[in-house]
Amino acid sequence: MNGRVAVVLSVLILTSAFGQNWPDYKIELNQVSAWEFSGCGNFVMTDFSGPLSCWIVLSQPVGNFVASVSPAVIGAGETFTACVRLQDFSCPEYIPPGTQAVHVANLRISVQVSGEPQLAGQIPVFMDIPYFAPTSVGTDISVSPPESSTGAMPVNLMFEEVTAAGMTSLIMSGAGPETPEGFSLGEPPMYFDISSTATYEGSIHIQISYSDMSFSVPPEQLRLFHWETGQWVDRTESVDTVGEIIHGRVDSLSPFAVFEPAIIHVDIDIKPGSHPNSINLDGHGVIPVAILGSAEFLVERIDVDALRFAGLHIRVKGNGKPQCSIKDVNGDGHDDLVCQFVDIPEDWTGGETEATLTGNLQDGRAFAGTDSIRIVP
Ligand SMILES: [Ca+2]
Ligand SMILES: [Ca+2]
Repeated sequence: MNGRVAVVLSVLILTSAFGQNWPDYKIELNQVSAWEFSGCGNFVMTDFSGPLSCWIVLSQPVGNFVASVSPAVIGAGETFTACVRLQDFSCPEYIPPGTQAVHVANLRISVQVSGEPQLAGQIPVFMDIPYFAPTSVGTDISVSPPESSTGAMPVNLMFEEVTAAGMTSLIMSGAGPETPEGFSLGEPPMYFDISSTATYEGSIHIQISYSDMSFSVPPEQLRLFHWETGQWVDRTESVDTVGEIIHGRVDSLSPFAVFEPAIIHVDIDIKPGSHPNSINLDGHGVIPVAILGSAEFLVERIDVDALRFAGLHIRVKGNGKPQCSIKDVNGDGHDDLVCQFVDIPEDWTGGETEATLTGNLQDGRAFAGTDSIRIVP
């Protein structure tokens, strides 16, 4: 099924003055935002030269059209470009997914040379328009707008109250505003641009499925951000890790994205105070690793239970507490956390020349640090 609906518009363009028609030319309009489409076509001027100007005439308005032509002055045999932009497009009625072509309007572009406009020929304009979800008046109105190119429905909206009916649409794209500091997108990167012509009051409960994206943190750490007045705002309410759906609440619509907290890079010192860091993986004893604190990274905030050193767990003392201590091992005035990891060769995931410690802070943000090692027999 073609995921897009082609809308054929008629363009009448001045050709008799140029002694030709352009039956094979067309202007194809592509979607640039939820309610805006634009496109250009190139046309050859065979036997005429002079200043060019351009205007458009709508016989059946469906939005606001803007047309332009360049260059301003053309010589015979040269190419000029005519462009059309359609803004605030409003679909006259719901177009069901799978519809191939709908003629919704007649659009005439006149190109004038040397102040002698004459009409001749007709050039079709093709326009891709998104799927729409009709959004009716009432309370607790649930809408799942089909994605504009595939018809997939990974988003559900629950409007608290719709006071005037309209259409709600969704564009998914890998491009969007820069990610908020300390967060990153999943794989593949995905932005959800949602808009509606319906008039609504109250809040909107939004649910986005993240099952087609992968993240490097546990799903309960995912956050739903909304782009509001030029910045990302965290609007997360909850994460359904079974249904793989993130919930949020907003009172306006614009781009959304699911972000994961970026991994913080920390310095570690395997076998603090000694170098090289010789490790003997013989299943006996422990390997001390220091996580070096700084003014920005306070080791008191580490979730000690989640720490892993190359797959190894912290040794648990007789009193059930992890064998860790806070001290300044490198003398820089910042507390460091030193933990003893049990040497179990079957658990080891480190490399031949380096090993990585992973963990997270008590607020859920993940961190990691790597140091060199030398495996000795
Ligand atoms: Ca060391
Ligand atoms: Ca220190």
